[in-house]
Amino acid sequence: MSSTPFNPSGRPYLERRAVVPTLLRRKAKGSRPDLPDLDSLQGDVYYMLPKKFERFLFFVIKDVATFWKDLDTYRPRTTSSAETARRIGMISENSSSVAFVSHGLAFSKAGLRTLGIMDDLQDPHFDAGSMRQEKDILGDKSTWNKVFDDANVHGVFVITAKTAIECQEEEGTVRSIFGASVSTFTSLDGRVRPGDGEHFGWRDGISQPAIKDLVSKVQPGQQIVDPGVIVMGYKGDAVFDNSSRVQRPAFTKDGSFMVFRKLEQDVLGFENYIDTNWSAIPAYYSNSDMLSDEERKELFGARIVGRFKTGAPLAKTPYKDDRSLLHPDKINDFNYKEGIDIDDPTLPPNCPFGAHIRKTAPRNLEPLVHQEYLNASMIIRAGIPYGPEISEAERTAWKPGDEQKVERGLLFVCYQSSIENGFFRQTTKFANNDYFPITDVIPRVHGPDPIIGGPKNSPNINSPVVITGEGEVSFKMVDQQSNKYVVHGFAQKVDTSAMAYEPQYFVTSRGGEYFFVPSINTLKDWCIDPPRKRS
Ligand code: N7H
Repeated sequence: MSSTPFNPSGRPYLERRAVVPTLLRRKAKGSRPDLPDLDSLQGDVYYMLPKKFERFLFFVIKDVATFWKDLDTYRPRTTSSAETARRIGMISENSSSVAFVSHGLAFSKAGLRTLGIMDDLQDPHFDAGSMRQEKDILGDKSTWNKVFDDANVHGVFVITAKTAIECQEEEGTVRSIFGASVSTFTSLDGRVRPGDGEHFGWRDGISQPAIKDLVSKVQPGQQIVDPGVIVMGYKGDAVFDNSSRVQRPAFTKDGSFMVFRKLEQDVLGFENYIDTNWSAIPAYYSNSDMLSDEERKELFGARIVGRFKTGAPLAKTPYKDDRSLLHPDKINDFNYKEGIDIDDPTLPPNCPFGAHIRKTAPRNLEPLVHQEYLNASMIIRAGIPYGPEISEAERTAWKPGDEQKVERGLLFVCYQSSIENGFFRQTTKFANNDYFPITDVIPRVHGPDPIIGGPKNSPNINSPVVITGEGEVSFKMVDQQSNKYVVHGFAQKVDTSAMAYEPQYFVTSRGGEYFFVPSINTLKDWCIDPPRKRS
């Protein structure tokens, strides 16, 4: 299967960005208290640092008093959103000659505790201590990398640059600044692939939520969210909006949560799966219109993701790739009402309900689900691929069923003010929930997300289940610890016409962590008056 058949690099830099910063700086600082302070908000959180290479440097603190001093030395390197917007503007004017090194910094719960910051940040996942505790519920069934499995990472430096050497040099600088206060550094490297796609060959980073007044233009169809969905302390932040709740500590304002996941992709397995199963796509899509074998293969893959590799959305073009849809004014201009035939709603929708982008962001489920609920689930995705390209030798040596010998995948990063509403909801309540998106008052099974979902744990049913037909059912089950459960559900006959192929999974989590991304003002306050002294 050929990869990266598109060339987004041929488009101007700003056209390839889903978030284009407003180029008009606010006149007076503080004149818009309803919007994040761009001089204080770290640059990756919403505008996403410009990058060709990225190094994540995970660290463990050994000497807290020295750490605060070292942090004070390092602090001016952290790149603000205002500076990021300026750099993006300069790159767009002269992409070949402008090179920037940018920095970000975030702390895990273990890191904050080590630094004497004991406050709850009012997020059940971050406050619980570590992503490691949620391995099972996130559906991770494989071995995690030791750095995450130990659940002892205190923080991460995020370094982005135009070259790998610059990232390496910056790591050297960080190590020399924190040499006396940090005991362990572990680095993970990502790089933008030739052609800009992720390893399965799809263009990524097309759909991101728009925060009005922080972007120069809201793209047609782009989901608009309140600033607080991504940045703490503003309208849209579920804690800030609910005055009857215990509020977050003041230092969280202009902060965000960063979720990091190392997601290994079995690219050759995925390609082989498509090569083996594409004939499930019929050759004719109308009485007279026919697809070539190559187009059927492309469509099979597109129905897994919800977009063709180029980015063209299935919701708009359900059979063939259409490059006229790649313009920024069109690429996001859909909401899944497209293609549903109101005279015959039993006809399949343009984009399968189970496609990755429809599972994670169903855009519109009115009247069954409030739009505010879906908007509150939005995240900024700022990940980057890792691992080498597939060599000819690797491709030739590979046989179906082989384990991948060279590791590659996605260093997934996302930002949100609530892990519960953002990453966690998208993973457990959307992607891994067979019934999501809800499309009817009667539950309909759409299966797990074919990209980030996975098979269910096999149930141990200890009483005979008698089903007489479609309708409500309840049965008893026990888990491996002999706890008893009653499961209530709705039995539906399996539509065998839809079972032409068995789903398989090609993304494996190798671990990750939840981090708090403090504002630049907070970093400064902490350095001037370290929290331990205050208590
Ligand atoms: Fe996904 N992929 O290449 O198949 N993702 N994703 N993702 N993802 C998207 O529309 C991919 C992952 C979302 O608003 C595209 O920008 C891969 C996680 C969301 O319409 C492609 C991996 C989570 C969207 C991929 C992976 C999400 C989205 C289309 C892991 C959340 C936007 C490009 C290896 C927990 C949907 C685009 C919208 C889009 C892929 C991971 C969420 C091509 C390979 C872990 C919200």
